[in-house]
Amino acid sequence: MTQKKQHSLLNRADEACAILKKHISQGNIIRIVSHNDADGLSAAGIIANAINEEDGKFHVTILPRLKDENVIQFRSERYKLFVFCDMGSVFLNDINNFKSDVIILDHHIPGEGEAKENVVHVNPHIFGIEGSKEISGSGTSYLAVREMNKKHLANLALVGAFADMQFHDGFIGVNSLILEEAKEFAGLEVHNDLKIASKNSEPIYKSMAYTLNPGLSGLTGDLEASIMFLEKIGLSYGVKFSDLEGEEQDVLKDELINVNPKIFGEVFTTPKESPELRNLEDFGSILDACGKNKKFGLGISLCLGEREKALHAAVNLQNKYRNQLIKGFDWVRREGVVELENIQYMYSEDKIIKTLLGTIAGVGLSIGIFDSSKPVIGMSRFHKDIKISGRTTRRIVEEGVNLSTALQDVAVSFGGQGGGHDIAAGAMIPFKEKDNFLNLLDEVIGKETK
Ligand SMILES: [Mn+2]
Repeated sequence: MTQKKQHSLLNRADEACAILKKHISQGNIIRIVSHNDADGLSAAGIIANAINEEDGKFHVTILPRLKDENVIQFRSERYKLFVFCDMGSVFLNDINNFKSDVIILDHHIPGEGEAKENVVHVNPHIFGIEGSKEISGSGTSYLAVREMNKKHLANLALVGAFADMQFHDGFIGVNSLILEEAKEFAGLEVHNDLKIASKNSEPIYKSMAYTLNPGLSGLTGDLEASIMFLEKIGLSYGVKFSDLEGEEQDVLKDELINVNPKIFGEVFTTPKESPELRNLEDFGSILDACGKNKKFGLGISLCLGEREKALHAAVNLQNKYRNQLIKGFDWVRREGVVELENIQYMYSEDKIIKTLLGTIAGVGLSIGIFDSSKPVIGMSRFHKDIKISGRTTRRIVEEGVNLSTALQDVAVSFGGQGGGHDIAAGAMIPFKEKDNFLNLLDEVIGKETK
């Protein structure tokens, strides 16, 4: 059954591949539209790479999310092929009205409706494959190019899978197929080691404090605590993990396993890559920093293989973002959250903190800053609207909570909109509905767990 589903998805992706090839060979400039997160950037990067390698031309636009007005705008543009990556499925009915060809490469839950003849709709959910766990937007995009002799791009597809948090003690479903191809065609190596961030490029205390997944209680987001931890076990905190003696590495390994056993496990590296990008999760976090700083071109350049100046600029953005995140964790540890019966929420109007709420919510749940029995809702004001970032845990999802549908339904009933994944979702609502939204969401989540 699983095989059959995968087979159907791969067939649909091959249809997309044929259309893409046709337009490249016709010399058409291909319009790529993708999402501004690491998965979206690597998805766009995969398509851009494939087109580039075939001497084709493309034009990329990266969006925080696809809105009605964007779709209307694109429809009026005179491109012969649009490729929507990591987005587009919910707009299928509007996209059906495009006069051009369209490829949708998405892994979010699609709306109703069938694709018209000019549209190839590639989405795992259509074939009964769980798009929040088994394949990312970049994975879906990879499937659409792999039959053009592009299996060496498989590592980028896993960068997106990691960034979308699809790795849990291993990859499953289509991701595991992509993993095998990455090992065979993209020089990817897998071995057991400490899964701390940037361990080939940053001093250990920073590596520890910057490690978000798996989180390290008492260390993640806290530079001082990380320094104290290392001093206590007699290790100098200022050197890189990769420069420690073997014995010292073992000491740290044992100590960190005591904090969180998941910190030791499979790491995925491309040894020939620059140290900062060698680890696929680090690559994702650098793309994430590009996205958050709206340096989309930089993110795409990295995916296209530019290094040196581009990499230097991207690492600077990552450092800036990490410093902000450390401040964000300081803020939430100081201020805490507001507890309702079935959810907890935090609210900020600070222009930096409000960009970090989704990450703080997710990581904070995993390292015990928040009560892990309730979803965390981050709220921030943008003019007349409130942006909502919701995060929950696997366990709460298993109890019946689906943040994507909950946020969407509640937002819609107050004139907003929302969506995402069961474990991580977002919404936008009018500011004046803040309290009504929270009360109804609290009720909806309460019902889902009963
Ligand atoms: Mn995605």
